[in-house]
Amino acid sequence: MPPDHEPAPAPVAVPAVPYAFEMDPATTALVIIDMQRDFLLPGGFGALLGNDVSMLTRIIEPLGELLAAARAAGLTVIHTREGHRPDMTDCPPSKLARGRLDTPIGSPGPNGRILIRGEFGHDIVEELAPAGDEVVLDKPGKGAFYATDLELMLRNAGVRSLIVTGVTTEVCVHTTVREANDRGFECFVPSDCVASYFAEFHEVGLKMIAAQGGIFGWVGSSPDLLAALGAERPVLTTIQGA
Ligand code: TIU
Repeated sequence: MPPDHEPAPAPVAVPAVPYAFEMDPATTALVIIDMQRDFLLPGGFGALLGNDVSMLTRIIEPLGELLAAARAAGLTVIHTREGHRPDMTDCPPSKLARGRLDTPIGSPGPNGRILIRGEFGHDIVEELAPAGDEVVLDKPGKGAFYATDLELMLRNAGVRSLIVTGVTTEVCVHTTVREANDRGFECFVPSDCVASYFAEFHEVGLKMIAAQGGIFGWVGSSPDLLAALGAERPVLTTIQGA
C-alpha cells in the first residue's frame, strides 16, 4: 500500500434479521432485479400470466430513494433485465412452452414483443432508469448469475456484498440471492424494495433468506439502509403555481 492511500471507509452496520448486516460501501453493490415494464405494467409478461401488477409497482418509490442514496454513497449499481434475443435462440424451449400461454414469450403485446430485448416492455421503468455508467445486465434466466458475466464484473470491482432488490421476491430475487450466496457474496434484502405478485410468497420468501442464522443472507428495510448510508429520506415538496 502506498503511504498516501485513501483509508478504507468504515464498515456500516444495518439493522437486520437475523442480526446486523455489516457492509463496506466501497465493496457493496446495489443490484436491481428486473424492474421492467413487462413485469410492472399492464399488458406485460406478468400481467398476461394473470397477475396483479400493482403488487409490484408499490416498490418503485422506495427503490428510487435507495438508488439515489446508493449513487450518492458511491456504491456499484447493477440493473438486470430478464429477456431474450429477438430470434429467441437463448430461450429454452421449456421456458417458452411453460404455462401453455396464449401469449408466450416473443408474442406481440401492447408494449412490444414480450420479454424480447429492445422492445419497450423489456426495458426498465422510467423512475429507475439506469445512469450512464451503471451496468445493465441482460439475463436469459431467473438468476442474474446464470449465463451472464455478473460474477466476473463483481469480482473485478472488488464487490463482496450485495443489496438485492427488485422483482419478484420468490422468483428472480430469490434465485439471484441463492446464486450469490453459493459464490461467497453477502446478500442483504430490503423487504420494502422487493415485491411479489403473491403476498404469501413474498413473506415466506423473505423468511427463507434469513432463517437458520441467515442461511442465504439478511433481511432488513430501506429506511435503515438509508440511515446507514448517511442519507435522509428526501422531503417531497410540491411547487404550486409559476
Ligand atoms: N413470474 C415471476 O414471478 N417472475 C418472473 O417471471 N421473473 C422475475 O421474477 N423477474
